[in-house]
Amino acid sequence: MIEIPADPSAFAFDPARTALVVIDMQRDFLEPGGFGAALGNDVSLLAAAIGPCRVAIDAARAAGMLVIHTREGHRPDLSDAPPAKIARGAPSRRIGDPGPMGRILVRGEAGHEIVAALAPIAGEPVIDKPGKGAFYATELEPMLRHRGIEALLIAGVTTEVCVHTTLREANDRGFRCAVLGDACASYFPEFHAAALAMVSAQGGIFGWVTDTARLTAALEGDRA
Ligand code: C5J
Repeated sequence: MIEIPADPSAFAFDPARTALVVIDMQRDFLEPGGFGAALGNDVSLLAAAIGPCRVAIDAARAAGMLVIHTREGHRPDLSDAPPAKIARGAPSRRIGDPGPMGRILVRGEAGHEIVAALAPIAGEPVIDKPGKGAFYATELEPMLRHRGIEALLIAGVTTEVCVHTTLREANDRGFRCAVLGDACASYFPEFHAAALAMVSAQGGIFGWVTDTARLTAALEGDRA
């Protein structure tokens, strides 16, 4: 077991039984013209998480850990998109509408892709999810159970929406979760801070909060 300093207490994990889950680092959320922008957000705020996500991914790969990427998006016929979800946002800039990177939040479109700096490599599962949580209507849980995974390191965007929903789903399923705070971001910095605080409050009600520097130091120390 490796221990990383974290809030509210050290997070212990076995790299062979831990997965890094990188949530929704997609062009639709991080670049102008996608879903995030269509909802009126300043997408540049999310770019801060790209570098730390890359550090976390590199560290996990070097340690031989399972790295899983997720993407939020829908079938081209939108049959998996709840009408209540489609109806949100400015008319003509909703899920399925044409945007500068193709149809907004639709699988197969350019905007749905993960940003180039964080592109998955061969052997890394990519989970396509129709909801905010990565467990809802996906193969993630059996994939983790089949590999004996019992702990998750979670990174990505946005902290208070898809990262938090996935964390809560994972926590209820018995996975021990540590959020890499600097590798997450929000369109609302105050929501980011509050979302991280919610995780570690009350003795770690949802899990632990740590960062990429602590993760890399721990993994490098383990190999030394
Ligand atoms: C949102 C996400 N914010 N990945 N998606 O709609 O957090």
